[in-house]
Amino acid sequence: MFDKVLIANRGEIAIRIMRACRELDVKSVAIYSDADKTSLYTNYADERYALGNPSPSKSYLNIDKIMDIAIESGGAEAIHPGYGFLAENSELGKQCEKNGITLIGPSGKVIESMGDKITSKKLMKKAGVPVIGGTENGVTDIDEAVKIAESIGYPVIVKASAGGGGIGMRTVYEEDELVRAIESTQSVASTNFGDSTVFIEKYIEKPRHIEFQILADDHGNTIHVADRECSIQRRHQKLIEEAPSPIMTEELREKMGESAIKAAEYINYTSAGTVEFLYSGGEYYFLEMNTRIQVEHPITEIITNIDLVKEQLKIASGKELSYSQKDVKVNGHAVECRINAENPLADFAPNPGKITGYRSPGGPGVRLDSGVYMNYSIPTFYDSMISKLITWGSNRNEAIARMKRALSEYIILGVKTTIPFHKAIMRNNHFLSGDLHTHFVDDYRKGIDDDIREIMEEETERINRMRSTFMPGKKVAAISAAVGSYLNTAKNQQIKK
Ligand code: MV4
Repeated sequence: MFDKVLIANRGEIAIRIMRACRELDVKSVAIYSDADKTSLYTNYADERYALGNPSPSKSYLNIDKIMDIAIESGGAEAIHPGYGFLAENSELGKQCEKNGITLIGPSGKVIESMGDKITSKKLMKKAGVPVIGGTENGVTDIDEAVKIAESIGYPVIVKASAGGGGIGMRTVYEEDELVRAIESTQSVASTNFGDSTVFIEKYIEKPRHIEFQILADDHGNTIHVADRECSIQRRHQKLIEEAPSPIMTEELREKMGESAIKAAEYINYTSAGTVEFLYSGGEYYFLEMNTRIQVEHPITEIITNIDLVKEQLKIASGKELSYSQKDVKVNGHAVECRINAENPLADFAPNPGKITGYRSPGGPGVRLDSGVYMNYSIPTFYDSMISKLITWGSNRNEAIARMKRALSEYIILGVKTTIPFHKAIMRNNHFLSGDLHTHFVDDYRKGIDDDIREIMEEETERINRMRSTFMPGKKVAAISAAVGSYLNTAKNQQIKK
């Protein structure tokens, strides 16, 4: 096992990785920008080194600076990139290789081929994994595109090959819109990714997003660690994930899991990874492969009792997987709510600032992966996720009941958060019935917003009582002050538009 690992990330995921290091008796090195001098994670590490300038490109994306720290001051044998930032950057892999440092993740070649959607789709088709019907290659000729779309049948979707995270994608319902959609997707792709290649496929309306966790070592062992349902999202940011998917059966898991393993084996994948599928009408199709540990990995850990980050460390140090496929058993159900410093009633506008009151939930079946604390100021430079609340239950209903209960215990004052949104979803009948799809939040937005307002009215008195507990010197805010402050930002947001 490694002696020392540098964590090239911040916030809750940095803490998560350091916890795995500590359990394996591996020393951890934190890096932090000027905006993270007071961040919680720096205290979890054995050593910490400053990056200076907080802008992401000058700090957590600055490969040269990070390599320097790993080699010179830190003396780390391996780097864990977490998610986001450099997680799917093949240049970091190349730099690590040059300097004799192990990158905890798959090879640079695999990251590159999965980053290109046309390439990854071709590979998956060859591997025998179901893919969505459409063009094999990039489309350049408009007449040809019209013919192809005709043969696929509308609606179709035009996608950028270099795209991801929902950027560079356009749905086309009739021939008249096709040319414009191709041109605009090409232009968006060129601006965002420096590659204007686009392709066309059949558009699947309101599918579920179901993904499979994969683990693979350097000794030819590849297993799947069950499925996650990630359909509750907004603008390609997941908000709630659960494991297993409410529609999963033993048979379907075996079939989709087999496809996920085939996908990983075909490209000689190593480390932890995720194979994403779209599921609709009893059929499933490969969508993308994520070559990193994901935000939502804890729900898989909770239902399988497998520590995915420790497995990543073991795999990277050349060990064999600790589990074979038959060891992977699904126990109960887990739900994760992403707690973001965002105002759900103001189109999820980021709401950084100081946390002036904090009480975290606990009790049976609750896990909280958090990067914050009382009096912490959430910086403006990075994403707005501050913690992940995960609950376990022996079945879906118990996991949801515990989530409802844990959300009501969770008090964060000073910044607006997505907690009220999650409370609304946890009592939404469509959610409770398990009838989920990727357009869930958009489709039920009005009802959800009304529920958020109602919940906040109901809870204002209790939250204000909490406020007087946290700030005994201060006068208790008037009833409905909390609700008022959320609504005011909502109003300002509307005026800006
Ligand atoms: C699709 C699709 C329907 N049909 N492709 C969105 C992000 C990018 N990774 C691929 N995405 C989609 N591709 C076809 N042929 C619907 C989506 C999609 C989606 C996928 C997963 C999770 C959330 C989503 C939200 C909107 C659209």
